[in-house]
Amino acid sequence: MVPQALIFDVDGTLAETERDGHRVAFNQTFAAAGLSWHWSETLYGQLLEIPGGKERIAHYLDQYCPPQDPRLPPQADRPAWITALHQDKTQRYGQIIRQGCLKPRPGVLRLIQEARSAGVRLAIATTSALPNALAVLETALAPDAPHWFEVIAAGDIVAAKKPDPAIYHYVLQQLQLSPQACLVIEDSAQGLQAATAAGLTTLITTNAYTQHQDFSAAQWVLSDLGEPQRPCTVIRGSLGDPPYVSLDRLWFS
Ligand code: XBP
Ligand code: MG
Repeated sequence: MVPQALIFDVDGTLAETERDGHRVAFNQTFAAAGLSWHWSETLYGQLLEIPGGKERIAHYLDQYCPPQDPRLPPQADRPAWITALHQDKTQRYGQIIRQGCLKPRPGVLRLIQEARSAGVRLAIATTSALPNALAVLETALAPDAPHWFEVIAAGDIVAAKKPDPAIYHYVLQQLQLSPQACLVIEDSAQGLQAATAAGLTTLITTNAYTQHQDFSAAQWVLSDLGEPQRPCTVIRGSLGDPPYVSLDRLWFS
C-alpha cells in the first residue's frame, strides 16, 4: 500500500547539515568557551555515532579528555556545563543555518509537495534540538514549512534518543497510526535501527558520513530521492526507471 504518512528525519536527510552546520557550530562554541577542542571533519564522522549534541559532547569529554584536566569543571557540575555549552551551540547553529543558503537534498521538496497534494500526512522525527530542526525546515524548505508537518518530534521530547525507538513510538502515538501505515525516510544506521525497532518500514538516502553503514534492514537504500530529470542511484530495492522517488513508487507490504 501507499503510506498514509511520511516521517522524515532532519539532519542528513532533508539537508546536509552536519559537516558545515552542526560541526562548525560546535567548534565555535568550544572556541568561545576557551576550550582547545576542535572537531575535524574526520573526527566528527566518528562522533556522529553518538546521536544528540549534548550526548556527543559528554562522550567526547569521557573518551578524549584527561579526567583530571583542571580547565574542566568537576564531575558533578558537568551535566549543567554541557547543557550550557549545547545551548550556546544551538544559538550559533541557528545563525549559521539562517545566514547560509541551505538547500534541501534532491527530491525532498518535490516528494513533500506531492504528499501534501495527495493528503499524505507528514511528520518529523529528529534527534536534534527543536530550534535546530525548525531552522532547517524554515531555511531549506520554506518559511512556513513547520506548518506542513502534523508532528515535529525533536531532541529531548523523549528520554532516549535514536537508536532507541522512543521518538518513533511518540510520532506514531501522536499521529494515531500503526507502523504499517507509515514510511520513514532516514540517512543513518541509528535512525534505521530506531525506526525498525518501532516496526516501521524505512527508506534510506545515504550521504558521505553514512554511506558505509549497515542498511540491510531498509526497504530502499538510495543515493538520494532523485528527480525525474536527475535520477538517483539505487543501492537496494526496486524503484522503476528512471529511478527517483515518488509517492506511487512507494508501495510496501
Ligand atoms: C542528528 C543528530 C543531532 C545533530 C546535532 O539528528 O544526531 O544530534 O548532529 O544536533 P537527526 P543537536 O539525524 O536525527 O536529525 O546538537 O541539536 O542535538
Ligand atoms: Mg539523520
